[in-house]
Amino acid sequence: MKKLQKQDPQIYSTIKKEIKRQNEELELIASENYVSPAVLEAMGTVLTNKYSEGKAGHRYYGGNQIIDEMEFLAIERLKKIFGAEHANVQPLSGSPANAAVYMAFIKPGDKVLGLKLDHGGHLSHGHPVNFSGMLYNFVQYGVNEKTGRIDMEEVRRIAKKEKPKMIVAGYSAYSREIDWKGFKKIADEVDAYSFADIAHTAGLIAAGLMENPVPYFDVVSTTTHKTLRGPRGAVIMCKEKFAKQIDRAVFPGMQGGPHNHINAAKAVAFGEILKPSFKKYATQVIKNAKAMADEFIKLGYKIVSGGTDNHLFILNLGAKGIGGREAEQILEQIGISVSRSTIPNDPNPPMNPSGIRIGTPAATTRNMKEKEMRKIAKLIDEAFRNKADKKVLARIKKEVKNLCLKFPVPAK
Ligand code: DSN
Repeated sequence: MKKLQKQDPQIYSTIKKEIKRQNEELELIASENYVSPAVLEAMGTVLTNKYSEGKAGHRYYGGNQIIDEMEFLAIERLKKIFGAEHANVQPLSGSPANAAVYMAFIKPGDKVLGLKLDHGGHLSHGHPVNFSGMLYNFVQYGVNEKTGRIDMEEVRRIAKKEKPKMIVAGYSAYSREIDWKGFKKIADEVDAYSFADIAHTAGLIAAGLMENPVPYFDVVSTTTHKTLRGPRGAVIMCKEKFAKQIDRAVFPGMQGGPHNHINAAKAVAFGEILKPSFKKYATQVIKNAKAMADEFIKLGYKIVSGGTDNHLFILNLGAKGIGGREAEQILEQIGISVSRSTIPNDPNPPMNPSGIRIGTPAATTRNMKEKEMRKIAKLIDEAFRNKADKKVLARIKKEVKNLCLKFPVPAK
């Protein structure tokens, strides 16, 4: 970054500080990860200079032959990973991808069935403060109060009563396997479109470790920067019969020119996913989440649904007398990032909910394993128990830093 350092020392210095933070601190935010040096390199290329409105092979600007070659590669790799009939790799991020999906299939005012946000859903699945909740008439299902899991009979009952045009499955804070076939069956019974947002678990699905909705569902979206370990962005996959309406919704419906440097980086990440080493990584992500959840249970903590099948879990801190926001702030003091999270039917508001969400994709990219996960759970517990003791927190912070330095993040 010599040129950047010389030309813009202020921005250079913020980047250097963030590099140091990422190296010395522990990332347990379930939606974050560290990309490989190759993905990072592809992002910082001159492909950013090119306008390419339209699809690969059908552009509204000249000079796109090479960009076409890159985009076709990204599409082919993505289709191969998930067995998709059609793929669009241009969505800029998760919410714009979901906006394009709604635009492609339904009209403003149409009814859609999605999971409640405080039960693990996503803002773009119909929350009133989001475009989805403003434009479309969302009705919502929740998880079962006792099991913390989605109850398919309850989904069926609501679907039959409400007759939505579309059913959305796939969540941001749900730690269990999803019955995609069951959802598709219900969607068929009420003549609704089936839409899966697999942003969180896409990498685990890609590795063949969780069920894949792509063969069943009408349309599937995912971000590319979470368990897929690619650049920030998103993609949409669908049945061939919906290809035209999805492509038109992405452009010109939602977006202008695609971000070609990012799409090249998506292709690089897809290439990595197609290698056997990715399955090994994804297998360890799940093992790590299970080990850490198990350690928290041993330490007397409650976990929503009692455990995890994927890369994340929600710690319910209600009984510990610590709010989600407070927990986030205590952990920041010891160099650990997590995100506060609601628990199902949370009595507290989203700004200070009753839980935190913990995820293992990033720590696993650093090569941490079950032993480190159990140690981290113990350090978190110690920090919570000594939240007012600055000396103890400072000592734990040092331990976290030493652990992180033993497991470096991928670097150029
Ligand atoms: N903000 C993401 C997450 O943290 O889950 C979802 O978009």
